[in-house]
Amino acid sequence: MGSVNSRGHKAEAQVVMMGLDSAGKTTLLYKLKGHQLVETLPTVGFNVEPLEAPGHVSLTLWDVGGQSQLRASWKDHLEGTDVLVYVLDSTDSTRLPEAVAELTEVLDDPHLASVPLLVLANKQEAPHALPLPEIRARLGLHRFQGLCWELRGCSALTGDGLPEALGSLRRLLKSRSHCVSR
Ligand SMILES: Nc1nc2c(ncn2[C@@H]2O[C@H](COP(=O)(O)OP(=O)(O)OP(=O)(O)O)[C@@H](O)[C@H]2O)c(=O)[nH]1
Ligand SMILES: [Mg+2]
Repeated sequence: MGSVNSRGHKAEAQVVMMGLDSAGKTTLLYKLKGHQLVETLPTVGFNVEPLEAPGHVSLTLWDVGGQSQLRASWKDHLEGTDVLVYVLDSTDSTRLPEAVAELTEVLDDPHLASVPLLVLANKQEAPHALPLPEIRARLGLHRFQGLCWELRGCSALTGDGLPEALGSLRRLLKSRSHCVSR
């Protein structure tokens, strides 16, 4: 903590955001940074930004491109991760199984053995968004019972749910020394 990590960044906590293409990771990143909403392009590679979150929490946020051909390189971003944020598109019911399968695969990585997980069900403001209880059921994360994880709804478009998501991040970061290995 607070030292220079393998990525050469000095930061309190490394937060890595992953999820399928178009889930809204880049929109989230810049909304959290307080930027004006801009049209995003699919991320090729990654974006990285520092963020001073409430409660004097210094984060480095990594936003990793989610297109299918880029997912093989997700594992290259996992070393030194303090919290994994997995972003779902709540309006994309069809691709939810694919999103869950990719999450399950990423969670198998040994670098994430005792790393807490925050699942963000994004685009909740959309009229046809799946409600949180349904997403919770379809995630099947009861498999990870006893592990450190939370599910939150949010909208990167309106900003709804983002303060609560940052609260969850802070809580998960605090608890991570007690997280059980998967
Ligand atoms: N309705 C709605 N649309 C959103 C929201 N967040 C992002 N979007 C839209 O979803 C599309 C994809 O957003 P991105 O932020 O580029 O998605 P991404 O997850 O970074 O995608 P990749 O970089 O390809 O992995 C854009 O058209 C965004 O405007 C949201 O909360 N609500
Ligand atoms: Mg992106």
